[in-house]
Amino acid sequence: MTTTIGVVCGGVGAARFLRALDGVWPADRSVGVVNTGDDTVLHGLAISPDLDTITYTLAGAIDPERGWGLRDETWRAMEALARFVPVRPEGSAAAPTWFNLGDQDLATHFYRTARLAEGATLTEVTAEITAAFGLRQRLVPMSDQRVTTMVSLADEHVEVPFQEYFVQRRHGVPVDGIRFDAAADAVLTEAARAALVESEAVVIAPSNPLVSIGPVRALPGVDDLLAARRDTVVAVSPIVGGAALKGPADRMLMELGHDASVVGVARLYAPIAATLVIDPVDAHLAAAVEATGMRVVVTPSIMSTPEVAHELARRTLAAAGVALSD
Ligand code: FO1
Repeated sequence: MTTTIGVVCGGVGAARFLRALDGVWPADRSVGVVNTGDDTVLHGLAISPDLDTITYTLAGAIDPERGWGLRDETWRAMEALARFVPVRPEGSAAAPTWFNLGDQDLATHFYRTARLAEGATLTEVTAEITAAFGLRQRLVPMSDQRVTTMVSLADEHVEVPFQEYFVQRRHGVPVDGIRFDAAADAVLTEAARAALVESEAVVIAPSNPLVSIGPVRALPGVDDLLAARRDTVVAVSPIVGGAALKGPADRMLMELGHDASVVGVARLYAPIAATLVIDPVDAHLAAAVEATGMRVVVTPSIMSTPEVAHELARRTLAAAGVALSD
């Protein structure tokens, strides 16, 4: 029997959950299957925000306030880039200063871009980057092919790549659609497939169900293979008391016709996961969650202290039937 845990991951919430898992489960026996729908190319550089957020968090190198990028970062390259903005011709996308790339963070993108240009797969490059940061956990991209989350903006009547919604517009504008460009033709990486099929349990991390977990589910066959082992799939709700732990998940759920509550999350996950972990503030909604066909585990899920995070990870694995020593 294999004894790995597969974790379907977005960015910050997933990173914190994986960090918590570290105290409960051997690091070298968890595999994070990471969303790459947020990935973008800027300055010709291949940028994978969710992979990097998780890598930096697990390495203890994340900027704790921002939740993305490296701690003790400097911004000299970005400052120098601003020099070119006034001379940029109309219509040119050169010198995009709206997406902040720190000086040290740039090294990660330089390395990833150079290795991809040499013909390495994103899976291979990710293994190299995580090794360089000393990680013992395995992180694998959901796909080696490019899949781009596209967001339809209700007021502007345009569809933009995810980062132009999330960072450029500070996720402050209403959305009326999402689409995962090229997902239908992309394939789940072999390592991701193994993590989702062969692991003892699969955890859906507390990430945005629509734009972080959604791209993974949009890959052909993923929902089917999770549904086939539904009893050992546990999701952690990223919505607590009707609000997102971080980012625009609550507004997005509402704008796209879902309930911004644990019940809305349960309706999305019921076909692929048997259990939903919810916070005590939502305990009064347990019966409504169960009405979707999911079991409920109630435990504090805002990872504000290491102790709460540890207990959340422990209860989540226990809900999937994983035998733990403590
Ligand atoms: N988020 C921001 O809000 N502003 C930024 O300028 C920004 C830059 C950035 C650079 C590298 C990286 O790995 C992540 C970055 N993020 C930034 C975070 C990122 O856009 C989001 O956290 C995720 O895509 C959503 O999960």
